[in-house]
Amino acid sequence: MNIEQIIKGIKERSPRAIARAITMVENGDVLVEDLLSSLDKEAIDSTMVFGITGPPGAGKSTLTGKIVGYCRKLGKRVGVIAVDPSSPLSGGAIHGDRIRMMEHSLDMDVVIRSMATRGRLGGLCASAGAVCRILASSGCNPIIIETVGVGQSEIDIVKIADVTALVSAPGLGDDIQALKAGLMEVADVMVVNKADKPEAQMLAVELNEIAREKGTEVILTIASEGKGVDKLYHVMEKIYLENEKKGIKQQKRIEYRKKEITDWVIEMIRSDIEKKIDSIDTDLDKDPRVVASKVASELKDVLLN
Ligand SMILES: Nc1nc2c(ncn2[C@@H]2O[C@H](COP(=O)(O)OP(=O)(O)O)[C@@H](O)[C@H]2O)c(=O)[nH]1
Ligand SMILES: [Mg+2]
Repeated sequence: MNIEQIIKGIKERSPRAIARAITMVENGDVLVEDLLSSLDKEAIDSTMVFGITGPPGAGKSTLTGKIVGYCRKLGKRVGVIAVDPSSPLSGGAIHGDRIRMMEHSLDMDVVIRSMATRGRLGGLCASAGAVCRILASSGCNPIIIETVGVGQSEIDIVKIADVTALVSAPGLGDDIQALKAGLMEVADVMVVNKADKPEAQMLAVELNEIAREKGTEVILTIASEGKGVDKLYHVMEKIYLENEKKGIKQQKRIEYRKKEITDWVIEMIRSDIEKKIDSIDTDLDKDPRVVASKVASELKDVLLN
């Protein structure tokens, strides 16, 4: 398949073309720039991107699967990007390859892709943005991004979403503290999953206090039974539409785009930086931080002149 065929194939919703395009993005293929330049801007602008984040075990994958099911009932074509190496949705994401949700694996209008973190979140952010735009151009709306959100470093990837649901559940222990520390700030809506467990009520009360201060909502779900999923979907859609009307969505996207550009630039000059460091090996006895300052100031001199 050449670039023209892939571009045409994406518009025609060909799974093979979509897969090829995403692989090109992930492999850092230079030719992908032609492809990315000719994606459907209107579709990209009007596609809702929903983030589902929270600690491992909260039920994000189960919930994502049910939201997909609900979207299909509404006749919507859905994209899923699972940035969760441990996700059962991704079958472990061992190959970082196209993943399957058993129920939806034969459905042509559910496009699922898992992305391995590969320990490099910066690069991941950049690739995820491109993948998102490819899926939008193939007619997916909404796109759901599932991410494990436990640390500060994962928060960046969450910002790709227009609307983020923070999923928690009773019995996750200290992870809730981590949530409070980091992810609350990016949550547009809070979900207490596993509402079939009695302890869920306590958690909901606790989160409600925080939510009230922030002006957000707490939604109870039983993902395993599909309960509360329709409500969650409609709340996220409502927030999307409100943010769009207020220009908040557009602003968020501009911010993310700048971040993507920054990440790509760093990615693209990484090997030059490595070469530079190789060329100053006489200084390696010094503290790395000290050497880094020297390298950075030399690079800045080159860049700014
Ligand atoms: N009791 C109960 N278990 C659930 C619910 N939702 C998911 N689970 C279970 O919780 C475990 C973790 O779910 P998973 O979706 O993989 O969580 P993730 O790590 O956040 O993606 C699985 O064993 C699910 O079957 C729920 O609403 N109630
Ligand atoms: Mg998961």
